[in-house]
Amino acid sequence: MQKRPVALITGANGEIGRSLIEALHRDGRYRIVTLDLSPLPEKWRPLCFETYAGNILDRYLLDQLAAHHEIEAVFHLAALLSTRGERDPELAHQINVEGTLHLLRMAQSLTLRLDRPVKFIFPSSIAAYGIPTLAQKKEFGRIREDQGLEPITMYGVNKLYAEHLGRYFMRHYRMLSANSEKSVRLDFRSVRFPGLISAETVPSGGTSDYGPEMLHAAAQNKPYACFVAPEAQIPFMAMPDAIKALMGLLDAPREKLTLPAYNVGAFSLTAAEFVTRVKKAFPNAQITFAIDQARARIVDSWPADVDDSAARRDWKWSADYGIDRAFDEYLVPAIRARYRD
Ligand code: AKB
Repeated sequence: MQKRPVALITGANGEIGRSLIEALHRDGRYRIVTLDLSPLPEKWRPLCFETYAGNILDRYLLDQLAAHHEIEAVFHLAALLSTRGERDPELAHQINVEGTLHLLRMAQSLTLRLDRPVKFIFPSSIAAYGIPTLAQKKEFGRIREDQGLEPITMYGVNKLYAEHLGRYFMRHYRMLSANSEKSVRLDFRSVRFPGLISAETVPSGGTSDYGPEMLHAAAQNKPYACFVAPEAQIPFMAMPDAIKALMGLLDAPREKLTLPAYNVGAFSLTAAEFVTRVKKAFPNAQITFAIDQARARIVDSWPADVDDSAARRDWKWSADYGIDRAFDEYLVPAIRARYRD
């Protein structure tokens, strides 16, 4: 029997990573190899072929990974998010840009070795956008991929640049070398995620975290002070849809893809509307507002919603979880069950 190809997941221990391991395992097409700074917890290890604890900045380790595994798909999830990134911008640049460059280089050398394009799936973010004023944010409404691209965080700058790096590796890498037009290059695909909400994990280091944080706090009967204004609005997405987007992008026929990075939307709501949803499920929730001006400004610079018509057209994207279903069928029951015991 032929060996199944390998999919590498970096940042596998993060909130997207753990759900992606489960989805890829169910899918069954790939043997899963993971890389994360911290060892993968016991629960997920049996789902993986091999797990590595290490740093994406360690080029020797990446060379070892490439030498030992015929990696055909890379899900490069490792990143330092927007709030942590502002506390240490140089570290964010190292991880988000240099780390991504190392992974792209590894995927390109595997592409040459296998003589077919390795798929490189990259989660970008609404942080790639930067809208100067609330009036312009209102005017943009559902933003298109080519609008408002002046990110104000190091993380956003890094994500936008990494999208360009991926496009460069796919289309133009080493364009001056002999036979460049004939050389096979990696296959870069990316989605710009809204704020993600998982029932399993409380995110850390991000700025869209106020949504999931207030929900998880309410379920544990803990008070929560929201750091953005009640009217602050960004798009959010439930984790199963984030995984659906990554799998959909993996499977999309290459010739249908017209953008290096696609918006994917699910629902959009203000912090006040988020509180209303949380209080409907947990009537005793104690949620107040204590605005952190700097973090609130980051959220204000992100779009109120995204136009995902390109993804719908090119690879038939559509979210399964609109706002009602996300809260009533996924988040609230799963979070309740999680903290019940
Ligand atoms: C963050 O808040 O930094 C992330 C994101 C929106 O990409 N959740």
